[in-house]
Amino acid sequence: MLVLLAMDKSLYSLRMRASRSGGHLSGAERLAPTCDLERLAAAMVNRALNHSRGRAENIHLTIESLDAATVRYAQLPDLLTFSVDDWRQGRTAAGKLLVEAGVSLMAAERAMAWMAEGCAPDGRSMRGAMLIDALTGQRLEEDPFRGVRVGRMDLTAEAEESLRAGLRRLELDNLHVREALVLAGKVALAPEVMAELCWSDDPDYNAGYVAAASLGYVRFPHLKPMGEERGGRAFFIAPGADIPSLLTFLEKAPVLFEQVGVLRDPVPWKG
Ligand code: WAQ
Ligand code: MG
Repeated sequence: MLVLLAMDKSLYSLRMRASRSGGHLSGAERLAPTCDLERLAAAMVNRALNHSRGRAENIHLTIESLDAATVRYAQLPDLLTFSVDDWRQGRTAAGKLLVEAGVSLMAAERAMAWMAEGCAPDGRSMRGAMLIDALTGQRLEEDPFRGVRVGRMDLTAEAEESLRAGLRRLELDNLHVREALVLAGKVALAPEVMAELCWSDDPDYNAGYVAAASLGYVRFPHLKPMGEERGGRAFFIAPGADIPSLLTFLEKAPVLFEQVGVLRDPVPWKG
């Protein structure tokens, strides 16, 4: 019996998305062995019912088994914080970093304008991310209400422990940072994505980041005004990239982070 249990390498993907008044409220993605499923599912339901933007009306929980042999193991990106005075300075800095990663200034500015106005056509936040041509700034995602949801990524228990210890030292050990690092880490593994820009849709969380394989995960404590509910994500796509294969990777390919990158002390942004 013990031998059989030890050989149970089944792995599941858990996905939660919750909505309220017809709009996206909250979502979460985990990978877990059988023995953790109940606990993680309960935590996801609890989270949907206790969100800062209100109580969920609809909660969708999806649990799917995966072939553990298909899991790719990887290292989380290095993390750096640039201290900025306010969200305006933060956005200027984020634009400069995106240009450094090869995104055109026009594409970067269009992404920020969409995120400020609400990325979905009704002016609300999207459930997923925008795909934006890194050169022309054109929107490439098929469904502009939904966007592209990255899934099937997580970190191992050992990596989580080590990440939390490192983040605690920087006073950054919160769920926003941990989940964003894991998501950005998976996105940065896609060669079609030149860079990512994100700020939260939670009114009480105004930090955001620019991430790229070449830059790591670069945070800004302010990318939007406090109290603002509109947020989002933009993935800047290399011109001519094969979108269907990118979507298969982002949505379906399981990635587990087993190593943590370097976590740096904040430095002031100098124009
Ligand atoms: N795949 C694609 N897009 C997503 C996903 C996903 N799995 N989850 C969320 N989004 C999009 C969606 O449009 C949300 O409206 C938007 O991102 C923001 O999601 O270093 O909390 O979960 O201090 O509100 C970043 C800074 C925090 C953390 C990001 O995002 C830090 C955050 P939220
Ligand atoms: Mg949110």
